[in-house]
Parts: sequence; structure tokens; C-alpha cells
Amino acid sequence: MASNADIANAFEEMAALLEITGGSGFRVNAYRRAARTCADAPDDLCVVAQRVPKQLEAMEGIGAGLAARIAEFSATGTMADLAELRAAVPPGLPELLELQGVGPKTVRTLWKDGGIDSVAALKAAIESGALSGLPRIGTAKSIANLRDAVEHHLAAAGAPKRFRIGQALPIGEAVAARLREVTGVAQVAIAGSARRGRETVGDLDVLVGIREESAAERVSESAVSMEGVAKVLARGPTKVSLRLAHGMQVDVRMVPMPVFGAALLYFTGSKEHNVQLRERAIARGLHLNEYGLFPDDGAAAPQDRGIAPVAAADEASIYRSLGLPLIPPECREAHGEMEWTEAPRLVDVSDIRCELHAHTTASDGQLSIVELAELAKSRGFHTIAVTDHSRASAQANGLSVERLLRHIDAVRAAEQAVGGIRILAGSEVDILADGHLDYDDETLAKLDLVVASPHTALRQDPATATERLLRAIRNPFVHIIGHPTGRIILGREGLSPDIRTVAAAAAEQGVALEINAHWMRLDLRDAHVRAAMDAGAMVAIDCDIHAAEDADNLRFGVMTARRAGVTPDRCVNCLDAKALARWLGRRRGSGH
Ligand code: DGT
Ligand code: CA
Ligand code: CA
Ligand code: ZN
Repeated sequence: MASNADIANAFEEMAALLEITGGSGFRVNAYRRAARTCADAPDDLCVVAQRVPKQLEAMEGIGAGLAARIAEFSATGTMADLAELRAAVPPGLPELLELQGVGPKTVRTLWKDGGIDSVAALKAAIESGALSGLPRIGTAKSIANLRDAVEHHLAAAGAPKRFRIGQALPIGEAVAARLREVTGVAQVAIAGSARRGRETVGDLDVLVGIREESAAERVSESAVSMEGVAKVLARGPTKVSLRLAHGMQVDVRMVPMPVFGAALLYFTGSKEHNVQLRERAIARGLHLNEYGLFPDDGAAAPQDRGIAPVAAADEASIYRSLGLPLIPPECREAHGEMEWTEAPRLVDVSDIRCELHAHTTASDGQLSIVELAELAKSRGFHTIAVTDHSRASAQANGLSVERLLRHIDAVRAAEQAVGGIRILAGSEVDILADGHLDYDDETLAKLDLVVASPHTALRQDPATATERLLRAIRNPFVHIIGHPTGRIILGREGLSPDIRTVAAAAAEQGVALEINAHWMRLDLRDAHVRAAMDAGAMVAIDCDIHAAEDADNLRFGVMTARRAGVTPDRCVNCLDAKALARWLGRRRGSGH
């Protein structure tokens, strides 16, 4: 599925191609504005295009025509206009735009004045010195920049494409469910980076435990005949590799049940974790491979020489034989887990007892307050916070102070009407570029809960971003910093604050840092959460609910938390109702 960044890139390329070919400045600007709007859109535009296409037109600078192109792109992965524009220039020309620091003006000069129509032609021209006569770009400095850009581009060209966990894992689960139905299959598990809960997945690894050898062929047949298989990359007696229509690769491996644990351990990785495990085995006179943990007799492939394994059927017994607790897959990243004497009691989805970041139809959500509360009740939550956007988020229909005050009344009324769940009147208030909040303190004081989030000016330098977040953390009315960096996975970098400084301030002020559970965000990311844990800060794992299905993203936030060693006592969503009320009140200097 296309990301917002993909859509933005398509518009950006259209603008650039128009500019190169001398198209109308008005259209160039329109496409460029659309690109910016799409890149900054908080929602997944493909999802919006499928669900409520009309909503696209509510975005800044997006009229019916551009909305139709977004819909076309999300359905087909391309735009007819873009294809037409590409066809109008030499085939190698658009690639020049991918070079760092090379815009349409430069490409036009290269093409019209230098006859350069591809990256290869540019490389040759740089090497032969043919560029030095050209206007504007013929200077030594500019040529050196171009040389760097070409080198970087050629190096990156071989890098494989990755997918976000929220797209990959459901596909893996569908594959696993199908293979589970095959006769002779005893167990199916997802392995690899998807099991470890990485934010992106290179390919899916699915492990199938079979009861008898004859089942392997049936598994392989079932796999290759799945809907959505674009290509069978490899098919052997124990392994099938497939490419799915949207480009994702799936590796399916069939193993006999007695070695399922060893295979699962091996194919879960990470590679670095496996290396450390094998070294540990050697130090103990053992030999670890994907068939089991064996006594080490100095020779290879013990499984082929009739040597009985010390452990092989399940992961726990292998870890135990290596003197380790069962290490949760999320923690198998060679981040010190070999030192563990016991496994920490990591936060789990079932520990989460409230949602503290959710939107209603008052701003850009799809649910009413009552619907949101019912959803939270169905999850067994004791509390749901209504945190619609503040006024600066105009594109998300953020609330003026007057609307906010009326909204608080509506929340109180809904709490009475629904019953059985605490509904907090909150706000997701914008952290403005300089760290000031979008509502004044007097207004914030009226709220039960304040989530403060950066939404704009996400390209600030690290020092400014750090100061910005610190100022928000020090505001006495703030409880949670929402998606602190504003990054979009595989989309935009977001802020790069000094996370240690931010985490230390959060710990000192009693402010929680959010792990936004949406798989496009996962913000804080795992490394940042680790910093938060080291600093003694609390985290909030929230779904930032805009639509009912967003609540299902909780597991991605929890996986990210587990990767960083978060225990339930460090997550505000694990507090019971009373403790949560105390925590919220403490920031305001009251017992609540
Ligand atoms: P990915 O697919 O790039 O998101 O990352 P992984 O971790 O899923 O990597 P992948 O699919 O190449 O391999 C799956 C697991 O299999 C990996 O985590 C560890 C194991 N594995 C694969 N190749 C090797 C290897 O050459 N050496 C070791 N020790 N383990 C390997
Ligand atoms: Ca993989
Ligand atoms: Ca793989
Ligand atoms: Zn939000």
C-alpha cells in the first residue's frame, strides 16, 4: 500500500517534470502544495481515500482533481498524468531528480545545455570534465556536490525495500492462518523481524511445523496457490519463497515438529542475537544450529550423524540449557539480553487498562464521544480520554477555546449517559514551534488531561527541538507528550531532540512520554523508549484513536515498549483508575 510519502513524491515528481518541460507555473505550484499537504497529513491517505474519499478535499490545497489523483494512486499505485509526463521526457531524466540537492532547475540545465539525460550520463560528464562550461552548475563546488550525490545515489540503489510492521504482520498472520489449515501441519509461527516487533520488516518469515514429511508438499502447494502471489521465487522440499503483488517477500519453511523450537529460535533472529547464542553454546561445550542444541564434538552437522540434541523442541528448553531465561522475541537484538538472569516482566497488551489519546468527530475523528466510550468499555478499559485537536491544527478541525469549553460539557454529559467508564475531558494541544502551547494555562487548567504534541515545524534543528519539548514538559498542565518527534516511518524524519535531556526532564516533571501505537508512527521509537527507561521517565502507550480500528494498533505500541524493556509499573496506561486519577492530579498539585 502506498504511504503518504509515496503520494507526496508522485506530486512532487509531477511538479518537477512540469517545471523541467516548461509547464505552467500555476500547475507546478498546485502540485507542490499538494505534495506538502500529503507529506504532512496525519492520517494514512490511502485509508482515507478508500473509506471517506470526500475527506481528501477538506485538505489544504486539495480540490476535486487532486483528490481524484490521490484516490487513483491509492488504488493503482500510480497516476496517469505522471506516466504521461514521464513519457514526455527521456526515460533516464526523472531519476536525476532523485539526486540529493538536484532540483528541476538543475535538471533542466543539465538536459537543455549539457545534453545530459540520465544519472549514467551525468556520471560520465563529471568524470570527463564536460560540466565545467555549463551555466550556474559548472563551478568546482557544484560539480563536487553532484559527484557526491551521484555516488550516494548509486550506493543506495541496491538497498532493498522495507514494509511497516502494521502492513507486514497482518499479511503474515493471514498466511499463517491459511497454512495452519493444511493437513499434517501441527504448528505455524511468524518468525524474523515481524516476530521481534521491528518497526519495519524486510521480508516475512513463516515457520511451519509438520507432523510427517508428506505434509511439506501440501504446505508448499497451499503457499504458492495463495491469492496475491505475484511470483514464486524458489520452491524446494523445505522452503518456498514468494513475492506478493505489493512487493513483499514471504519465506515459508517447513520443519519437523521435534526441531520446531530450534528452527523458530534460529529464524526469529536477530542475526546478532543468534551469533551471541552460538558463542555462548561454544563456551559451554555445546553446538547450536537450526536443528537443535547439541553436545559439541568438534565436527559439523551433528543432526546428520545421529547425535541426540540436548534441546530442540521448544525455545525455552534451549535457552534454559544455555543458562538463560526465555528471552522475549522483542528483546532479541543483542542489547545486553545475554546478561539476564531472569526475564523482566514486560508490559503486555492485557496490562493496558485505559486509552489516553483519542479523537472524536469534534476534530478529525470518526467516532462520537459515546461511541468512543463504548469502544473503550468493550476493551475492558476503566478510563478513556477525549483529546481532540487544539485550534492551531486547523486542517484537523481543531477546537477554539469556546468549542473546547462546550466539548468539556459534552464529555461530562456522555460520561453520565454511558456509565461504567470514566471519560476524561482532555485535549491534544499543539506544541507550537517555540514550545508554547496552543491554549493558555487558564484554559488548560479546566481539562482533566493534557496531551501536548508537535504537529508542525518538524524540520527544526535538534537544539531548537529539544528546547521546544523541554518547554512543553515544564508546563505544569501537561501530562503526556504525544508522538514526541512527529516522525512518520518510511515517510519523514521528524524532530531529532536530544532524547536523554528530554527524558530526564520528563522524569523530573512527572510527565509521561507517549509511544504512539500507530504503526505509521511508533513514536517514541524503541531506542528513545530505552532512553526514557534509563532516565526513570514514565511512558504512555496510546492508540491516538481516530477510527474504531485504530484501537487494534495497541499491540504495535506494546511491542515497541517491550523492545525497550518497559514493565507495567513504568506505563501510565497500566495504572488502575484510582492510581491514574492520582497521577493526573499530582501534576496539578492536588489529590484530584
Ligand atoms: P528483515 O527481514 O530484514 O526485516 O530482518 P530479519 O531479522 O527477519 O532477517 P531475515 O529475514 O534475513 O532472516 C530471518 C532470521 O533468520 C534472522 O533474524 C536470523 C536468521 N538468519 C538468516 N540468515 C542468517 C545468517 O546468515 N546467520 C544467522 N546467524 N542467522 C541468520
Ligand atoms: Ca525477515
Ligand atoms: Ca527472510
Ligand atoms: Zn492525536
